Amino acid sequence: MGAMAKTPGRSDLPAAPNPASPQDIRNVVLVGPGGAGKTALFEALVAARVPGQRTGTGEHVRTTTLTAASFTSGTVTLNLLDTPGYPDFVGDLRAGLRAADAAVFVVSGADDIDRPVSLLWRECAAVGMPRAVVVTHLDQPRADFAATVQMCRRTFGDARATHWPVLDAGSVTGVVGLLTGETSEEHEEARAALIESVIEESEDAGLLDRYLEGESIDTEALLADLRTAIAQGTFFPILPVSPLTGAGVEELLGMVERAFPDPTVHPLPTVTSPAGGAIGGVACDPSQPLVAEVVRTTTDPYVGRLSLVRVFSGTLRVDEPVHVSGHLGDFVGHEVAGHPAHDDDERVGPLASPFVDAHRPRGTAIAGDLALVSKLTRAETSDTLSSVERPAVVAPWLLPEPQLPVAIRAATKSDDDKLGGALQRLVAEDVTMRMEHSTENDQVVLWTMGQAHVDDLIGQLADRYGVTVTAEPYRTSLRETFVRRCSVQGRHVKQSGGHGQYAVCSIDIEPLPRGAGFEFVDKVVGGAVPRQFIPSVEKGARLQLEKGLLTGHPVVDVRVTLTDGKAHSVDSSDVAFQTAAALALKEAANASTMALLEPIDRVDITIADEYLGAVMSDLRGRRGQVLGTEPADGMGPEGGWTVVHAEVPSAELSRYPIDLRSVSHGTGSFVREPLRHDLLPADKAKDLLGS
Ligand SMILES: Nc1nc2c(ncn2[C@@H]2O[C@H](COP(=O)(O)OP(=O)(O)OP(=O)(O)O)[C@@H](O)[C@H]2O)c(=O)[nH]1
Ligand SMILES: [Mg+2]
Repeated sequence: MGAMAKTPGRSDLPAAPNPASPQDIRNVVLVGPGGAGKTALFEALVAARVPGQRTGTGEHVRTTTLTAASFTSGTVTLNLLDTPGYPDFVGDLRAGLRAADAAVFVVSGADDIDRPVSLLWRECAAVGMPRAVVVTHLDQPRADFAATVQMCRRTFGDARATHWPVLDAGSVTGVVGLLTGETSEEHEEARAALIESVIEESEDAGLLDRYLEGESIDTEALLADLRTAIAQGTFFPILPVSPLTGAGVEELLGMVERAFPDPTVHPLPTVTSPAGGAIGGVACDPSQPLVAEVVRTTTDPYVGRLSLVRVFSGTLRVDEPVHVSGHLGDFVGHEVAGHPAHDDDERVGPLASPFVDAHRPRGTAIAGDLALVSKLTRAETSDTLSSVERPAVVAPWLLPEPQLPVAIRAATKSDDDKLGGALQRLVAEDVTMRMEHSTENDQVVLWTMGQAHVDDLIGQLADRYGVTVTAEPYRTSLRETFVRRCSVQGRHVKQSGGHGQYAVCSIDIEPLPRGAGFEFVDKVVGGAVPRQFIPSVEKGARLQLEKGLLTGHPVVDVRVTLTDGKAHSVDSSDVAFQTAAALALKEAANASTMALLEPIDRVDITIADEYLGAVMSDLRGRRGQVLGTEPADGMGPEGGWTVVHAEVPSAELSRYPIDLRSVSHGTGSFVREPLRHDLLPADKAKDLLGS
């Protein structure tokens, strides 16, 4: 969050805006790389419209969460969203994109439009977001607006400056509108280029010919075409803005008010009934049935759970019952730890209009608007709120998969007591964090987006819940297996006094191919082991294999054959034979007969071509096997991206999100999938056993 004052319940704010129709709403999200100036711009835009609102201190405080402010700008209600630029927090960026109908893409005029910037641009393109580009930092000595415009065109597509900065003594003192302002000779080239782009975008097909023939084109007609092209997302205006001097702020707000699309233009997400069937009447219309989606969840120590929702259809009313449903697993394709499917009817608590940390009460929120809902106990991020009579499910946006595991341990017994509850709250708030309790390794594992996310989560555990934890290396799930055939005997014979125990079994143990699991074969002849105790031997063997023999990891890929045994008419029992089988296996286990298996993952890595060599050699260092490479498609007009398919031991991936980011200069991403277990090289065993 930025430096804007935290002022819950402050009384100097104007009342919550209350738009009468969806056409009066603009939902705008600020997107861009870290440090570009999104938060500074957010504060400058708010300060320009909210009397008495001051901007922050000018320090760069990395934004980690989605922040919203709702205020009146001209005749519209502007719901402005600030997002994090740092990749670990892409979850909140995607939530912001979901809540908005258009984006302002912020880049620094003093930096290159590099690959990581184009990845962020792709985040917007992937969801079809109309965009304007704002160029900041133009007061810096190495800034160059014209060069930035060229770079934008190369990377973003049809982007043109609509305004030009006026610089005086290194400060941005104003901006000139290329279509509307008093341009001079230095603007001629940019102005002509803009007009050409707009004409090309125009619905009036004859306009280009008339323009090329020298006819002067009416500015109003051009502006109308420009607005249409922006709203359609086919043309991207570039504006210089200085959050420091305020130059360009009015021009940007004017564009948002007049040229940015309202929520009725924005395509609705897929909405179905909870059973997946079609559902009619869903529209950006306040009179239709309610469909809304939770885009962010926080817990306030005083008011409980607070859900920021985007209303897609109908009207949300204070105190009304709503249906809350979450079916994340259905959409992700597997159960999502900590987010089981749920359907509940709940009552909407107080409604509010967001303003950073201050909330202003309101009675309703219509289709197209954003609102804060208090006290929904089951609602989580990406859940759907709908009318109780007509439950609906909105297909969630693409949630990023957390790839960095970190094992945490409570510092003291009292920390341990509080840890479970605190983690449960964090999981409910943060869909990019997953929790896993590994009994096999006795570890609580958090799956996260990166080191900054880990630091943020550990900080929250301490600051919000008073729980101190330390991070420890994450351990993968190893397996044991037999590599050599052997024959052993298990004897469980106790016949001193009272009821004795008697069971003897001879078994052969053989390795099986990878992935074969466990097989049990009975080859007893002549009733040496009575029929009823054969299953006891199998059960005893199975239980012991699950517990492991050398390291506490389960044994797999083994055939156990019962060949012979002895029983006693009184002292033999089910339990005695189970014990004998376990003893036989323990007898068989030693370093010469057994080996460890480690999990291997299939990994698909997408990177910018220039880092392909570096990524490949890094993979070799991780005992990875590259299966092939292919050009990545759908990565934007520039091209130049490759997908590498590889198989890599899981243990070598435990810090991969961090390392890949560094070897690929922020361009790499990957997905992984467990494949199989394979022999662990002896020299690695010591590291992985964590002892
Ligand atoms: N000189 C100069 N500094 C600027 C300008 N715009 C923003 N800044 C400063 O740049 C720094 C980073 O700005 P922020 O607004 O915090 O950056 P951000 O895009 O929100 O960054 P993240 O939250 O990390 O994604 C702050 O110190 C701002 O005051 C500008 O036009 N000129
Ligand atoms: Mg910020």
